[in-house]
Amino acid sequence: MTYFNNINRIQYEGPKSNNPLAFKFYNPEEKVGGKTMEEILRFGVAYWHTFTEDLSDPFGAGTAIRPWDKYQGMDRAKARVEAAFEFFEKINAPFFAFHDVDIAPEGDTLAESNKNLDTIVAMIKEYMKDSKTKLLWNTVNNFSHPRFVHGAGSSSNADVFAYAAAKVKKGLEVGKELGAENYVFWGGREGYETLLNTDMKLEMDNLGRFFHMANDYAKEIGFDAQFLIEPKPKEPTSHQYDFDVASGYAFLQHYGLEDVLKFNIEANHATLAGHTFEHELHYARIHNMLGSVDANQGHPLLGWDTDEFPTDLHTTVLAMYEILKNGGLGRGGLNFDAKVRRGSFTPEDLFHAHIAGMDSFAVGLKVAQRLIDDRVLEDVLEDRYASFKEGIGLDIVEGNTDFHKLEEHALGLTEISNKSGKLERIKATINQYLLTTFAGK
Ligand code: XUL
Ligand code: CO
Repeated sequence: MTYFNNINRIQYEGPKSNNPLAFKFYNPEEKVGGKTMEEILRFGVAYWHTFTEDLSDPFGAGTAIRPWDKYQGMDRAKARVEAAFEFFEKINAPFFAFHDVDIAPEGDTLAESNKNLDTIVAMIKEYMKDSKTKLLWNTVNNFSHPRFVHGAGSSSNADVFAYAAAKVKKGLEVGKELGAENYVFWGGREGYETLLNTDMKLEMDNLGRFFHMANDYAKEIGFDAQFLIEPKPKEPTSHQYDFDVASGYAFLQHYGLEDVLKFNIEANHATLAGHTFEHELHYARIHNMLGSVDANQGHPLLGWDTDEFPTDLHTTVLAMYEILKNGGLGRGGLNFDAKVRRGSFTPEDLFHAHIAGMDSFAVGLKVAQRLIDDRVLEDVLEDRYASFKEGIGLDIVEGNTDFHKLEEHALGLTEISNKSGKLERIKATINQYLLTTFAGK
């Protein structure tokens, strides 16, 4: 059975194409800085937003027209797999990602849920044999079911902790079976609502234990995926334990997990934390902790996780700049943890949305590579921090000074002259690169 009958495989047609079902900027085979766009960008399709999401919101029912949703239960789960692999092929996606409950319905018991999973995982494995699309990461949903009302690995209820562990155990087995490159932990309910009833120390200690046990089990079964933690400051809990990269890194270091997990950084989670996307990428990069990316964007006027497809080019340029400076994403990728708007309910909108996201990151990649080739930001930094290359500045960075010598230096200064930060000039230069990279193409 096929589901996207009037849509052919999306091809690159270039910036002048009028065909809405074509890539204008994402040209998978084109080399940028020695590697193909496909190799660098490593795009992933999120199963939950693309095949499971019905586009309901707190004020209204789902609007999504999804031909595969005419079935129920396991039949629907199987139809979704068929639709997914047709979509992957037509959008030319190298990767996909899922939660356990996205691919198979939960049963009445854990054993029944696992049985449903086994059936669908076997089917996915068969489809993967004839497909180039690989599993970027899998995860388990330890936040939607009412049992996780007080958390999973940080629950106040030890039975729930055990149940959550059993689900992750199965998730690791599934990841191994399907050859996942990464395994993601997003702790939807790993946080708290109020300190009035919360033992924060016990909850955080338990979460630390949870990750160690997950790592032990992955080693035991020989599942060598990169482990990723996905920070988010709030929503659904008021205070998430992994607020942002900085607090997540402190958590990992405190519990001796900094060599076990890296970060899966999501743009909209960054902005919810009061950071820019590039801040989070940069923070992870300079600590060698950048693992993978959930590529989306928030709405500038709304204060929650709107998970929009990324279309803001200034942001994709700065994100790709960080990723290139990181030497790429390694085993990670750019997973579109993004959903079409409630008003974009046709199956065709799923293609338009992914084309928009893929083209936006392709633009970001090409512009960022040019910025790096021309040392635009490198020269800015070199000039701005030049005082640390000689004299007292060099002594500071080489550890050859102390407060006595610094005071002596300060007393000898007759005037201090600062240089301009030139922010407007830098922003204008980035605009110039954005506008000229595709000029005449
Ligand atoms: C939620 C979120 C999740 C994770 C996977 O905000 O980003 O979809 O990416 O659980
Ligand atoms: Co995410």
